[in-house]
Amino acid sequence: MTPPHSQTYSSRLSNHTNPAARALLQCIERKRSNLCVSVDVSTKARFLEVVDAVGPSVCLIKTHMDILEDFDADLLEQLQALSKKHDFLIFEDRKFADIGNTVVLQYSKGTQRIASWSHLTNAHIVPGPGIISGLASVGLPLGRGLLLLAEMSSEGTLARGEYTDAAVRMARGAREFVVGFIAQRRLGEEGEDWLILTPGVQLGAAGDTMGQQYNTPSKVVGEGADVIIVGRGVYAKGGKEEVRAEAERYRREGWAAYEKRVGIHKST
Ligand code: 5BU
Repeated sequence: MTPPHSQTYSSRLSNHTNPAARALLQCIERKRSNLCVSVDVSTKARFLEVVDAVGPSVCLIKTHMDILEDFDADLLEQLQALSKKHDFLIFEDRKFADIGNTVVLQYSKGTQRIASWSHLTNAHIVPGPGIISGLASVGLPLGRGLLLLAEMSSEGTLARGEYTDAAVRMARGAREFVVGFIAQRRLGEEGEDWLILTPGVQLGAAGDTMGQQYNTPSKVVGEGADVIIVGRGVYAKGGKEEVRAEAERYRREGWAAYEKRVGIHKST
């Protein structure tokens, strides 16, 4: 098989059986967008404003629902309505990190009932494979997918080397549910197709004051990112129109880098 690195999104569809992974690949191709915007704001009004503004330009919206001060069931309903209106998937960046029994409860219950609305979520591998089987027992029947944290973007991260290799080995044991990794580059062996979602992306900044490290869309896509995750680079600038324009700029950058990677010599 041609390595996924140089395959188009649509041709990679046949490598995936998980419904969330397939829906994401189809959405990316349909919208010509490999952009995920991370909406890390603390009020419902601003959250919905940003999501509505970036919606047309993204394949995926990433959330940290525990940041919202006025979280309620209506917010989830409105988010799901925007997901239909603008055609994007939802990824709750929950970073589960507990024993199987506990993550089952955290994923399916509580005030957020994450599994009921989030197509993708993610988990640390620290607890061992029980965390995956726990989450799969909730997520698989709902057609959800899981990403493992194989690498992080922050300075001094311990998720590297042998730890990253262990994440890939753990993913192989749960191929139906684990669809890929949060990582800074392509992972896996030839013949394997994992979705690589990459945070720590911004144009024109090297990092923040708390250890975040940024790379450009073209750098990370060139190294294997299938989806670029951009937060403050998109929404920090201000009003709805600026946010919309920034999202579109990142969409174009991410897509051009993808076309270059797979050898398509045209751009949007
Ligand atoms: P930023 O504003 O583009 O820096 O936001 C990045 C987002 O991605 C933020 O929600 C982080 O929690 C998330 N993130 C990250 O920055 N780096 C990582 O390695 C992982 C998640 Br995993």
